[in-house]
Amino acid sequence: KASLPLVIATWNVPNATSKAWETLKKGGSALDAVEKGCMVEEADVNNTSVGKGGLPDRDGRVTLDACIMDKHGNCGSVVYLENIVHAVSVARKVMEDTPHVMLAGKGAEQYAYELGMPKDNLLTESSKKAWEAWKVKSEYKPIINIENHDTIGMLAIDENGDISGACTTSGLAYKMAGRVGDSPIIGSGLFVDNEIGACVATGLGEEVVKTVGSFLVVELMRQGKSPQEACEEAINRIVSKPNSNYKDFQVGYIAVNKQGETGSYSIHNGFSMTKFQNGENTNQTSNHFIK
Ligand code: SD4
Repeated sequence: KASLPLVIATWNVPNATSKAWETLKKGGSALDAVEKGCMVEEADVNNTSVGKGGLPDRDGRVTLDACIMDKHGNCGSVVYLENIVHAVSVARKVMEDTPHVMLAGKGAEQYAYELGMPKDNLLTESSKKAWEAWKVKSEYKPIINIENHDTIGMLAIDENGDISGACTTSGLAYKMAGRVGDSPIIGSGLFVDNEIGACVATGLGEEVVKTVGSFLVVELMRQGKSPQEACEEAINRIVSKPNSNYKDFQVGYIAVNKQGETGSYSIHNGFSMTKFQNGENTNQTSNHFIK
């Protein structure tokens, strides 16, 4: 049996997994751990696809998507949230303190102010400059593995074996105004089933939504697949569609099962998973479909 607790996250985010680990070690729950971990990336202005410093949509607006899910199967999410850094914390409050699962746009922002969260300008000078440079040609094309694929998704299992997960993103850079990705959609960007395991996605959200990717991975684990096999099968569903142009986009999944086994897989080279276990923080390159 794998050693618990355990934290995994999409991409190379050692500061976020450290924070989550520290939270668990102080007696925090898996839910506290994934929230605190994701908050690290939201506050980091150098991460241009999450929270403050995130790249804007084509009109120059930074809009955030996030969700969170606990061991009871409760979930909360925010979509198209502006002017608030910690989207994941708003999502948690939606889950815990409202009768709803999702809040969007102005309503989500209003709720964050009611919670006492400060209004902040999420568009940093450098993201604004990048957007202005993009505007010259205004060519929209998802770019594989660059900053616009740095959504953080995090899964944690505490010492009792209870699982929670969260993810948070500013979505694809220079997206159409109003575009929402997979990250706030329960079952697509994230799914947690405390009996079986959990999965979180990154990459081109449209492709994840079309295959309800994270739910699929958890259900495949329920049917007996390992987390690695389940992530591979979910990527296969995407690339084996007739006319799939998977050569032009990235999707990656990470997953954990109830026993603490983990897996990760992506379409293209370049994806990785950060794992904190046994007091050690490691970044592991993921296997990928295109060899
Ligand atoms: C989205 N899945 O909005 C997110 C973007 C992403 O790493 O994962 N970036 O489609």
